[in-house]
Amino acid sequence: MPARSTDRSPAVTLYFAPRSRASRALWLLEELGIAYELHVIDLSPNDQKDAEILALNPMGKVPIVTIDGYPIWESAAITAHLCDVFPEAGLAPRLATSARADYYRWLSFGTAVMEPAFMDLMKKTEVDPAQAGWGDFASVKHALGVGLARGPWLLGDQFSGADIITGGALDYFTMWASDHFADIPGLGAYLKRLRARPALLRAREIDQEVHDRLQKAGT
Ligand SMILES: N[C@@H](CCC(=O)N[C@@H](CS)C(=O)NCC(=O)O)C(=O)O
Repeated sequence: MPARSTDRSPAVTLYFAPRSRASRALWLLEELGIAYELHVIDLSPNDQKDAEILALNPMGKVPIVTIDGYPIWESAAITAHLCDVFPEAGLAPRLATSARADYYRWLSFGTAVMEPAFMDLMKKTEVDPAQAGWGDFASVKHALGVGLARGPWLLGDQFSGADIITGGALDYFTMWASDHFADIPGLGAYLKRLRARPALLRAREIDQEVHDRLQKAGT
């Protein structure tokens, strides 16, 4: 059932699968501190390809967030939009500032550059770095090192939605492939800061609970 809208705040629903990219959207909602509803999708029987879900996201993927019933998909777009709808959380810099430009860059970088470059590395896919929009993993690591040099967050002092997108992917990748990231200066300290955030810890607990529930239902 969709979340109820009140006069003061829009109804937000996250279409969510545990241990997936939807975990970042869950973390975001916890950082925003807003009321939301979770619509759990089990990826193993491919529930994400049901007509009801394809009507929200023609890619049949999670995360999807609906705001008063209107669907948004693609993690970076969800993050950018929600941070603007709920500005009181302070997760996006002011419009038309250089911080906002940096924020857009790191939001794009996480999903459009870092993820595909890491996927190439994992799958041992050979691409011409000059033609692939994401270059190669060595350049990605170099760019991350430059970005993290400011600290404590990607935008400097302001923690933002960009840390959830790019930092969230780094958190996930380094949980099972940390060796590939070991030589990025500042990364260890950055991850430690991210992993100490109460909202991330709450999101992890919810993720685990839903994962366990789905596992139990499947046995
Ligand atoms: N670019 C999308 C990727 C979303 C995505 O690939 N989600 C995966 C889970 S990690 C999914 O739903 N896979 C199921 C499928 O494609 O059938 C985003 O960042 O939101």
